[in-house]
Amino acid sequence: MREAQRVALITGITGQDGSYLAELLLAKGYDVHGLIRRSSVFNTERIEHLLKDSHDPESRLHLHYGDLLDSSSLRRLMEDIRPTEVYNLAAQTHVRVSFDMPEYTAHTITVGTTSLLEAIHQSGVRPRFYQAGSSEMYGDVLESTQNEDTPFRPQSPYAAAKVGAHMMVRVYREAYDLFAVNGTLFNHESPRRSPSFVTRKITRGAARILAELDDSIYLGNLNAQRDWGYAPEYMGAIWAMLQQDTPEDFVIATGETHSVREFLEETFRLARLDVASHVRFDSVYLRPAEVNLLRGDASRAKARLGWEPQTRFKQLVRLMLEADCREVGLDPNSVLLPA
Ligand code: NAP
Ligand code: F7E
Repeated sequence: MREAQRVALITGITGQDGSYLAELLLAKGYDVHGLIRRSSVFNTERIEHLLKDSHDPESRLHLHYGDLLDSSSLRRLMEDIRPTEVYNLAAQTHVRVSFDMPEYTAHTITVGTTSLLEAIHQSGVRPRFYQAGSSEMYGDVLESTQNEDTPFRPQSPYAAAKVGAHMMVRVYREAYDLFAVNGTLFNHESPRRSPSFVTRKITRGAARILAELDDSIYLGNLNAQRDWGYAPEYMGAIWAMLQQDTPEDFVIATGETHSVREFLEETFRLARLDVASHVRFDSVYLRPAEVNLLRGDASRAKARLGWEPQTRFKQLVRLMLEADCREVGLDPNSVLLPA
């Protein structure tokens, strides 16, 4: 007997994670529906390679205009698509920007997630639901390693809004017996990361200096420490969370922490560049409150999902830098230190 068709709805499909998740679900045979926002420029660059046969009636990737701030579009989509799984990845994701736009950030993240949960509840469709939580929720940490039991002490409007969404997921799970899970993911990066985040800003900046397109990179606080993993691997973990027998929240992380300075120095070492000659400080990148140290403990994910990170810090730096070299027309084998 043929297995019932699995249908996924991804909000935030045009982002870094959404693009990798769409690839993963299509490869598993899902019909994939993505919520996209109307934009004055094309915003589908990261999923362009998946869209090339979108006019083909056999295409399993479908895009729909909507917005987390437009609850009517969410209700309509739920009824039209009747998804078996919903992945809520859409958000105003920039921590620094959340201090400039706190209300918009809270609307998108906390209210938007609530609207999506309510659309699911009212439609009577009972998909499994994933909420994209963040290690930023731990904030001003009291313990050097954070797991599912670590208290949240958010330090930014972004983090506080994510805590609100996290709690709302728990409420809907308990009140309506919905299969809804929170993933608390630590920083995860890739060549598809927006250059407004520090890792990609550094690797892209170094490649552009090598190609003589730029001379300097301007950065803020180099002392903050983060647990950086490789984004495509993290999408495998969130899919696995929705395949469990019972809904449970998970931390996904590498268990290693490194400072921004270490990321910078490793990038420049590989690129044979001198940090002092090309890196400048600009206070515009400082935050009114900073999260100094994050390091995740993903033991529950290892035990229950069989998930473990594969790509380690130095491999991550190299793969991002190599991709950025190719982006500016340089052969990484000629310009970077050999592996
Ligand atoms: P990203 O690259 O910034 O993508 C964000 C996505 O959300 C984009 O598709 C964006 O659409 C969409 N979006 C923003 N506001 C929206 C709205 N009001 N309605 C509908 N869509 C909206 O983020 P990411 O790195 O892929 O992260 C995915 C999710 O994981 C986010 O919720 C983020 O907070 C969370 N997270 C990320 C990390 C990480 O390290 N990457 C770690 C923990 C948690 P446009 O393309 O139109 O802007
Ligand atoms: O900052 C410092 C900055 O913006 C990392 C998002 O995906 O991960 C991300 O949030 C650190 C901070 O990421 C610059 O002060 C120095 O300490 O790359 P970031 P983030 O704030 O950790 C979490 C898990 C999410 O959930 C978020 O959505 O780097 N830093 N100089 C800088 N940061 C930026 N962006 N730009 C700089 O020039």
